[in-house]
Amino acid sequence: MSDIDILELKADIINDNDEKAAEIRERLKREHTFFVNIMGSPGAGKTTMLIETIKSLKESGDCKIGVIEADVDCDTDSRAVYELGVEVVQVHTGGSCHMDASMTQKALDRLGSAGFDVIFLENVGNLVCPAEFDIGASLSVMLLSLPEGDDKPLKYPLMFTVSDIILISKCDTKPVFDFDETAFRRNVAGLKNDAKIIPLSFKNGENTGEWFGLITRILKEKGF
Ligand SMILES: Nc1nc2c(ncn2[C@@H]2O[C@H](COP(=O)(O)OP(=O)(O)OP(=O)(O)O)[C@@H](O)[C@H]2O)c(=O)[nH]1
Ligand SMILES: [Mg+2]
Ligand SMILES: [Zn+2]
Repeated sequence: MSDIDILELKADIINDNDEKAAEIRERLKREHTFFVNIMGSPGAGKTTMLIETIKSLKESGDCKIGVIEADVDCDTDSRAVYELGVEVVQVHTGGSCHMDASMTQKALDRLGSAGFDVIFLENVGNLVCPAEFDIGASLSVMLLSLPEGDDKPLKYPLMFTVSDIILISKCDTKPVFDFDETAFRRNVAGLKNDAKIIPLSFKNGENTGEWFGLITRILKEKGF
């Protein structure tokens, strides 16, 4: 069987993607638009976090916000965000379980990125491939909901390696789950990632101020 040709495409796909992602990052930098990639499992609380964050940003100043919602199908998340009065584009990935840079480019073109201070992209709910595909974001934020367990950095290491900020969501459920925050922090540190980790709950508001303060500071530092 040694005469069979094997074409390894994955490295090419990732290299092409990285080039496109770098172009997106450059373009958004020129346009003074800060681009945030939100990742996490299905149901981790990404849309809930996004809605509360947009409300908080709107309260704290005049900031033009755009949103890209990426789902395999349906538009429930984009409708919920649209009600806040921000511009939103819904991407239907047609079965793909992650966004890549060329899909992101198309969504940004549709949104017309010039003029936005910040654009949030809610990635497809998935702990695996969204972490593999750079989409040109300036900041990667991931949510690990407490019920998912403190061992997830061991099982999905790339996601917990590429994230700049990790929100442990649904902390109000702590009494009914065996989640060891110290072990979780140790597991992330073991990946040589010194990401900021914030445990919080959008149900009872616990610690959400720390996240709102952090994202507001980051945006201000970028000049918004
Ligand atoms: N108890 C509790 N529930 C929460 C919290 N945040 C979100 N939820 C609930 O979790 C469920 C999923 O939340 P979503 O915000 O839709 O999660 P998502 O990550 O956007 O989900 P997908 O877009 O489907 O991947 C909803 O029923 C939310 O009300 C929280 O902090 N505590
Ligand atoms: Mg959602
Ligand atoms: Zn995928």
